Amino acid sequence: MPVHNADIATIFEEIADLLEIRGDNPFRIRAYRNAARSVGEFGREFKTLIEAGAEPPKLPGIGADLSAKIHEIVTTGHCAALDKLRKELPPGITELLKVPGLGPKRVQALDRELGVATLAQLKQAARAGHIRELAGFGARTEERILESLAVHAEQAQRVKLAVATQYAESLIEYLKRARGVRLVVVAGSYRRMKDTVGDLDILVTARPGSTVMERFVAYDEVREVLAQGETKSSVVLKSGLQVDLRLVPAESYGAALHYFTGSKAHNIAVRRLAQARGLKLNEYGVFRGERRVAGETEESVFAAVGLPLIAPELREDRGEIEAARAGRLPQLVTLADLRGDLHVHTKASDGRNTIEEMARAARAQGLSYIAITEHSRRLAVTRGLDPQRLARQVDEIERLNAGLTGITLLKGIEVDILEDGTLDLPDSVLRRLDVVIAAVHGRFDLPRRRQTERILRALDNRHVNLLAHPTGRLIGAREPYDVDMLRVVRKAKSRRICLELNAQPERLDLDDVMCQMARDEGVLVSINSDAHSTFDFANLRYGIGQARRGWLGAAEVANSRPLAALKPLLNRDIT
Ligand code: DGT
Ligand code: CA
Ligand code: CA
Repeated sequence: MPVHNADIATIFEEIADLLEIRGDNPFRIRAYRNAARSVGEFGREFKTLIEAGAEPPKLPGIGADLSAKIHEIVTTGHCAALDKLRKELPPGITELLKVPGLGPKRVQALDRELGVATLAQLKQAARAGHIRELAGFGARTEERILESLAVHAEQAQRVKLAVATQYAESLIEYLKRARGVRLVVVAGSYRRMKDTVGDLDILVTARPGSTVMERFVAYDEVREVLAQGETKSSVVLKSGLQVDLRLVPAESYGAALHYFTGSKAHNIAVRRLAQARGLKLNEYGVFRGERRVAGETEESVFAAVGLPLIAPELREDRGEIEAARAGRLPQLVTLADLRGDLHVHTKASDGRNTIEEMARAARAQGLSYIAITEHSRRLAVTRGLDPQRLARQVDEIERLNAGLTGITLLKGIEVDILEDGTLDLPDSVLRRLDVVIAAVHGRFDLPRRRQTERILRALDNRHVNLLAHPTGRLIGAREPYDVDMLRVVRKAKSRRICLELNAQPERLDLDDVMCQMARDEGVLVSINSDAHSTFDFANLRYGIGQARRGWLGAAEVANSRPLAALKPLLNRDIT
């Protein structure tokens, strides 16, 4: 069975969860969590490396024991250590950890005191009022559990785009090798670059007699075949991701691609335009009476209703149809537009590579500048820099710049915004840097007014250039903090500060709607990798996807400018 890095990471996470519920050694738990992150973010598949007989790379935090486990997982699909732990604890208990407010201690208590070990049992116990009776829980906790169960049910099963990409790309490669296949494309929310996807919708065109359907259901990552037909099949992969495959005739390809790309709201609006012209639009084509007038390409479908092609990322019925009619569609930013990256970590704080390694990797991605922006001292767990260490790094950057060609290093910092809105390093230090990123890393729980005031105050600092991951969300794990984003955006505008679109797949923060807000208010966005290793520059593609969903063109993206054009923007001392 093929194993992706995401699968290895899932196994390590589950081991960490189970160890935590069992009350194991915290260092051991942390080792598994770090390993999960290392593997999950690693840019090449371990499977491929190991199968090719290559020496697997040495990742920090992955010693001999974890290395052996990776090898075991890749070659057998199993991890004996996990199987053993699972036998010791009730099945499904790790699901309980995902409920906000339930840590390992509480999960343990629920299991021991109430025999609650599944989400269904949790819900039942909460409804019956049993949870409030447990020591350390209370009525308020019980209420919160019920609330989060409702939210959880809604979000359950959505997969982050970067994870879905791993599954989609290998499946597509596999399908392309089927006899008679012509085109294979993933439609749906995946094509619209939504931050998470519910399932994959794949369209295929093929010559008559193609074996693609048989090949699809025989894919060795398939856990369950939900339906198998001549033109449509659905499966669930072992990872839990559902995949729908449709075989469409070539003359309907464009209409089907448009239909299954969605979104539903966009489709409905386009169909209305067709109806107004006396046309019928469905997944088979555009028809006048019985006669097909379009459908082979997406362009032909749009043209039939009087529109230019609308980029998939815009198809959310958020004004794209009106803009298309008026000839005012934005020219969306592309990956090739990015000239630099303003948020990069190295070994000096919690990154994995040296400055020079990061510089070379960025250059290989076609970037011509990066800002080295470590955490500041407050963030001790990341070995954040104090003024002395920062000064030494600045010297090192100057030395490296003298020797590097094709890429320029900017001196920066990701400075913590303290609870009162002051910054973790003094102005005398910040003023020596090219790029100052201000970032919230704690006290996510402040009430709206105080959170907003805190951030506005930080943006009043004359050295700040950029606000990192402005809403603090972690997809599926942490809601944005409660903050008045319109006021933040307007402050950024008045202070000529850029807002970050952090491209880490679990952040994508700013999100699409917030990008649109920044654009409307005239604030520049910087699409940054927040790279912690040389592989993370690859995540910029997800940042671009989100930016495109937020209607951004190159002109609205700060780091699409060459360094010479960016410099005046960064030099805020003149204001
Ligand atoms: P997801 O999978 O939840 O991330 O979101 P989508 O957008 O991929 O939705 P999905 O997989 O349910 O359906 C794929 C596309 O098919 C959807 O974006 C639009 C189209 N579609 C599905 N159901 C309907 C419908 O009832 N009416 C119309 N007009 N289009 C539909
Ligand atoms: Ca879908
Ligand atoms: Ca679907």
